[in-house]
Amino acid sequence: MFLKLLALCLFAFLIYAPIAEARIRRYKWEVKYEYKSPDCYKKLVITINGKSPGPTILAQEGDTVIVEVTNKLLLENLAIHWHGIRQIGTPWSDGTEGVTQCPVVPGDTFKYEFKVDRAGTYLYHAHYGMQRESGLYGSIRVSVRDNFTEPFAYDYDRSIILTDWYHKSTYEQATGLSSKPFVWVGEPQSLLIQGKGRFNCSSSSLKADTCNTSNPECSPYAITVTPGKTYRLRVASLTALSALSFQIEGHNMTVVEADGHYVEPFVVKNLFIYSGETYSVLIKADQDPSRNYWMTTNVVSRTPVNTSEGLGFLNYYPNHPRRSPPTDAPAGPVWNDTAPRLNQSLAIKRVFVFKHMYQTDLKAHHDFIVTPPTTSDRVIVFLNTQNEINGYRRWSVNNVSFTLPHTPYLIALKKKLHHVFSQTPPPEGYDFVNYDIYVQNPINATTTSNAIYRLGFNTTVDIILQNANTMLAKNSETHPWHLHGHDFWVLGYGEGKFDKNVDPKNYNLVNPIMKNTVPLHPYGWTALRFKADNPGAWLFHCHIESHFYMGMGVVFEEGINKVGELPSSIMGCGETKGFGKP
Ligand SMILES: *[C@@H]1O[C@H](CO)[C@@H](O)[C@H](O)[C@H]1NC(C)=O
Ligand SMILES: *[C@@H]1O[C@H](CO)[C@@H](O)[C@H](O)[C@H]1NC(C)=O
Ligand SMILES: *[C@@H]1O[C@H](CO)[C@@H](O)[C@H](O)[C@H]1NC(C)=O
Ligand SMILES: *[C@@H]1O[C@H](CO)[C@@H](O)[C@H](O)[C@H]1NC(C)=O
Ligand SMILES: *[C@@H]1O[C@H](CO)[C@@H](O)[C@H](O)[C@H]1NC(C)=O
Ligand SMILES: *[C@@H]1O[C@H](CO)[C@@H](O)[C@H](O)[C@H]1NC(C)=O
Ligand SMILES: *[C@@H]1O[C@H](CO)[C@@H](O)[C@H](O)[C@H]1NC(C)=O
Ligand SMILES: *[C@@H]1O[C@H](CO)[C@@H](O)[C@H](O)[C@H]1NC(C)=O
Ligand SMILES: *[C@@H]1O[C@H](CO)[C@@H](O)[C@H](O)[C@H]1NC(C)=O
Ligand SMILES: *[C@@H]1O[C@H](CO)[C@@H](O)[C@H](O)[C@H]1NC(C)=O
Ligand SMILES: [Cu+2]
Repeated sequence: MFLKLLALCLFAFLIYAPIAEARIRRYKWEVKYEYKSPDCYKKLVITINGKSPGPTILAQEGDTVIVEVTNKLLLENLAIHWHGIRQIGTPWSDGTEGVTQCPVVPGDTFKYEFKVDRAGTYLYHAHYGMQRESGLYGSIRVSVRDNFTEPFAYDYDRSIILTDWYHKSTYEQATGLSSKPFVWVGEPQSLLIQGKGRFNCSSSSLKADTCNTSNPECSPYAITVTPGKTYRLRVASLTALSALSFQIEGHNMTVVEADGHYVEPFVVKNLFIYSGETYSVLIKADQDPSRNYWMTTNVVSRTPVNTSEGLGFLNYYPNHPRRSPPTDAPAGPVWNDTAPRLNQSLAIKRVFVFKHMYQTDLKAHHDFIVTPPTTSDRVIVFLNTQNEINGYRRWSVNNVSFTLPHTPYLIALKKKLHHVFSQTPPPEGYDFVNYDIYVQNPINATTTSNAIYRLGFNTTVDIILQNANTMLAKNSETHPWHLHGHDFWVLGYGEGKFDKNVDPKNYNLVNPIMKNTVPLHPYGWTALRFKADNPGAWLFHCHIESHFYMGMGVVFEEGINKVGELPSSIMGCGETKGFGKP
């Protein structure tokens, strides 16, 4: 009997052991408001299981991630987006309130289930109103398959997220932004490194029970390193507004990954990073090990008034992780010098990943097919402007400022509820012969709309983002644009007005990087190409929280008839009530 059992066990082992089974990674999250002091100032912060940033999702390529989220925010709806995960076959799990689902109401539990089909560094964050900047965010780290060797080596892996931090609540901010007269959110009070920053409490009249620089919750974040070892640092930005520079005193960084794609390595002293981007950099702990070093992050592209810089420590073991470096923290680069930022954008090229990187497997990996199609089927130019519509301050794309309908697009499209959003197609471009990108768009030149772009399934689409002047004279801002459901090839960047007869000739069709978030530099243009091959409805928007709130986004539909049956859990709002839960 015993032998029989043993034999059975052995047999089972033989069957199952050699197959590297894709696993299911299960998470149960409780989301609620709690008083926290991330930058020493006490305010309500949204936490996941008591933490902000929330737990890091660790998975391996091919795994399925299941997150059951319970909304304990009491008075507020919720939705969580899995940033950089393409949701192939699961467009209803993208977590974009108003586009792919109804919001999760207080008390409800919502189950997100999706496959992490490609190794890399990704993020998750709230996608309901301006909720992200209240602290609902975290990292997703997807490791490579067992038999795959990455094109670089390192000893240890660490993740950090950079954010900016406001003391005013998102309600005050959103109310100001949608008021007449307009009330701007202003610059953030602090920058946070992995949820920790330092506001200067003595610069204000705040009482010590509200702002206390001795609070351990705001002690600088430290990464402990062993001398001589190489670290892969996965750096991400989820700022509400700020473009950032990140650097580590005395240590160069080698950029090796961007948004889940391997980069032709290049060395930087400081890394420019925009909201929604992720990078992996390698650092070698090869400096004097008797001390600690500063990790700093600074605002670039906007005048950094009253924003406390982000400070952390690179802690050389066995020094104490709270021991301050003996030096002054390095100052960041000049905030208004666009040239090095454009330069970094241009330096990012895709590394070729060859078959020999598989130790044993000679089959082609899907990621080898990364060269872009040489031509596109459709070119859409998106002119980005800031405007006033009937006295309300808005951002517009081709004179249309985006608003979300009450019924999420994915459901409306699938159920053919044509009346719930405008069926008038939005403009494909702007009058680029006559339009002057250096002057402000006239007041009332734009309108609001919830119309969307319908793309032919499996067609190749080019998007040209064109920047312009804001409502202020001689002012143009940086906008990090993020696409849901896809990665795109970054074909080029340029200064000034895009020239459709000349600029496409200089596109990089050899080794363009693929990304999901890309900066549009002041008065510049950025050209992207993607394949509309992921059935669903996908948001494409500026990742600056207040800019999207003010209308800076569009929605693409592709292959809606190929979308599988929608789960009833995403319904219940707008005109979908009848389709929802009984
Ligand atoms: C904090 O603010 C006070 C008062 O404005 C100022 O004297 C002090 O230098 C500031 N400290 C730092 C570290 O900036
Ligand atoms: C400030 O924080 C420290 C450390 O937690 C604590 O000992 C001290 O009592 C706090 N001060 C006030 C006024 O709350
Ligand atoms: C960083 O790179 C610069 C430029 O290549 C070089 O001059 C410098 O020595 C490097 N610093 C370290 C610590 O490796
Ligand atoms: C910066 O802070 C100082 C002191 O709190 C304040 O007087 C000033 O108005 C602030 N500037 C801006 C632009 O917010
Ligand atoms: C950058 O800003 C500084 C003030 O902070 C100003 O003196 C300088 O002229 C600006 N440079 C450019 C290129 O605009
Ligand atoms: C631009 O980047 C290259 C590397 O790609 C570097 O050698 C050069 O110094 C950079 N120039 C500026 C102005 O930052
Ligand atoms: C490599 O790993 C993948 C996924 O885990 C698997 O499908 C493939 O068979 C493996 N190849 C070898 C030679 O082990
Ligand atoms: C813009 O439209 C509003 C409402 O129709 C009107 O009151 C206002 O005068 C217009 N402004 C301009 C500059 O045309
Ligand atoms: C947007 O409005 C401006 C100013 O009225 C006009 O010059 C431009 O052609 C318009 N663009 C589109 C796409 O309608
Ligand atoms: C999509 O296009 C590719 C060629 O670019 C083709 O191989 C593939 O079969 C197409 N898929 C569908 C579903 O039409
Ligand atoms: Cu923007």
